[in-house]
Amino acid sequence: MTLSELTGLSLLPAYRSMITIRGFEERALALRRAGEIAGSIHLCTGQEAIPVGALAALEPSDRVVATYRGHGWAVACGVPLDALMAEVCQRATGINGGRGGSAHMMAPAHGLLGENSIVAAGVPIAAGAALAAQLTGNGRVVIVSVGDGATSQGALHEGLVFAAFKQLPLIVICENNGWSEMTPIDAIVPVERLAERAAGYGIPGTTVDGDDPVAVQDAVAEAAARARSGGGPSFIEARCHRLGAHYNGDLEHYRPKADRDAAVAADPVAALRRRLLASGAAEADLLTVEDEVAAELDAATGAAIAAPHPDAAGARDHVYGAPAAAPDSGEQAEEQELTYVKAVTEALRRELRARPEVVVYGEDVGASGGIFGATRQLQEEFGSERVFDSPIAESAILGAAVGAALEGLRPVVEIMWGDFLLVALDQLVNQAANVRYVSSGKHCAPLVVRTQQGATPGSCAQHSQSLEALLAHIPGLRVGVPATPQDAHAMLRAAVAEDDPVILFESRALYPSKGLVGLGGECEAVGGARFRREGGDVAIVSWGPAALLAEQAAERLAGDGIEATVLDLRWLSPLDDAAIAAAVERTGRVLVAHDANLTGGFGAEIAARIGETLFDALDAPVRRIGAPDTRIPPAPGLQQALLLSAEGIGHAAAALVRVG
Ligand SMILES: Cc1ncc(C[n+]2csc(CCOP(=O)(O)OP(=O)(O)O)c2C)c(N)n1
Repeated sequence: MTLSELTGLSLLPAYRSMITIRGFEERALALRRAGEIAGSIHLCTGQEAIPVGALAALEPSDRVVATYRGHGWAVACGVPLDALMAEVCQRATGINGGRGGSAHMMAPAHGLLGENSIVAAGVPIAAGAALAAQLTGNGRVVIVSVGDGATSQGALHEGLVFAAFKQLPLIVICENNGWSEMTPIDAIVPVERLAERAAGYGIPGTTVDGDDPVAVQDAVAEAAARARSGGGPSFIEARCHRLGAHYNGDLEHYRPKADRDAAVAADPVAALRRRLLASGAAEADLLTVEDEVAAELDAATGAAIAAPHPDAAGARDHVYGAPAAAPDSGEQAEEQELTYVKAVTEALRRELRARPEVVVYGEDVGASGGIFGATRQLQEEFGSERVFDSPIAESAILGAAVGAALEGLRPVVEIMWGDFLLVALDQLVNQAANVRYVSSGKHCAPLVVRTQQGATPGSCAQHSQSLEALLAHIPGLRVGVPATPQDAHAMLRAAVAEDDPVILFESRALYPSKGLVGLGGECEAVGGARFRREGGDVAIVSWGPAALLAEQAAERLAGDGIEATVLDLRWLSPLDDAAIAAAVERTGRVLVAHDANLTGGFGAEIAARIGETLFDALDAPVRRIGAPDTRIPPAPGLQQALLLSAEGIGHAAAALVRVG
């Protein structure tokens, strides 16, 4: 039965939910003013009918993705008020132990996959959760709430493109309160109804009265029925009013009085109360409900104020999970000579075979097998549900991986060139990396991003960068840079086993290189450097293609009587500090060699760590060699003048041996 089929007193539960949200927000504002909450809070007063109406149309097992203005969704999802208020107050007893706060909380056990403090970022994530629903057949529908301003964001566009292409069970509900922070939406968007934009994605779009929970419920019920029957995503524009300011500190100096008056006149809570009375509810019954709700909220508020603040001793916990146990594939172990790129394919094949939760997608990854052939024939073997082409939409590729991972899949996605990560970094840095920490270790985002990087003759400045340091800088992400076919295979398998997000920077230049690869048998876990060569005069610390150049340089140095250690770090996160220390202690002289340009490169991190902790073991200052701080030109001659070479590494290492 839908809400709209109910009458009179049956709307009472909706009223109860709406006044719970209203009372929650009023108390949150008072707590903020009283200094019990640090920072900003964004309240949803005036918009209560939307979560209440929407959730009345959904099943308890369905999923919600909200924004920073998401308290109402959390209340409507049934997140216990105590835990919710304590989270808003950043207390230890909060649903996320004070790590999510008002704007970035998550409560998947109650159906709330998460709020999001990045405008529109929830849309690709919700699409990923819907992808998991579609693939596992769990029957869930995912609803994602966004504001009107979010309709200008690329993430929303990409999420809708992705959802429409896969016909995912997704509902995007746009809470159009007329304001994008301090700017009226009509001043920005030249369409009369935001829902008109849905046509561009080939999905149904509808505009409803967001002040009326019944209208919202009916629209969501229709969209949910369509989604559950395989009809794909829908876009609902729920027109509403922002009763308060954008956030607690907003003076609303920009807001015309008439607009504020209109919001007061449209107040959905007052409107529902009048409607209830008009349809026969007794004033006394409403007062009883109001008193009960006030008592519950007062209790939650009192408990939040009395709750302890999180123990500062735990502030560093839950950035990463425990290392995943090395899995044994159960297959006969064998060695084969493979190219680097084929070693990647074989790792994917084995993981797809071993784990039904693995999905592999990216641009051109499915039917054609990828522009470098890394996924060739995997779609034939595993089907187009598990191995598929994605739209050219990196935010959607990565965001959907986050959402799918939250819902139990292990996505392994390809970003065609490392440079293209830059258009979608939000989904790795602000989203994937936060899941474990924000949820105090209760949830994780086990996803793998494969990409390839580096300069090759003819590759332009937008297809040549070595960007590993950018991502190794981010707590919560794991970063690997394989240099050999064996590592390309084993590190990818380790990455898939890992419960934290992993980015693997493969090397395009090395894709054709061949080597023996151990297939089957026990796999290694993420982490661990490898000594490629041992010598006592100087240590060259390196990773990726540069590690192979370092090895060549060391061979030449041996001809000159200089014995070099070559340490291939393989993983920049986790960093094998013990192996670095062993290299320093063995030689007292360290050269760090990397393909990336020097400033802010990961070599700076290694030099700093050695300087801080191993200074006494040094016979000379740590030196670095990499590309100069320039852009990379396609002209081979110009490239050669800039890129690392075995000869250059050899000269630098020999010079270091002569120091002191
Ligand atoms: C990507 C991004 N850009 C800008 C912001 C700053 N910001 C926070 S809320 C907001 C307004 C968004 O308006 P709308 O989508 O209409 O949602 P509402 O705040 O009205 O709920 C902005 C610009 C942000 N958080 N994320």
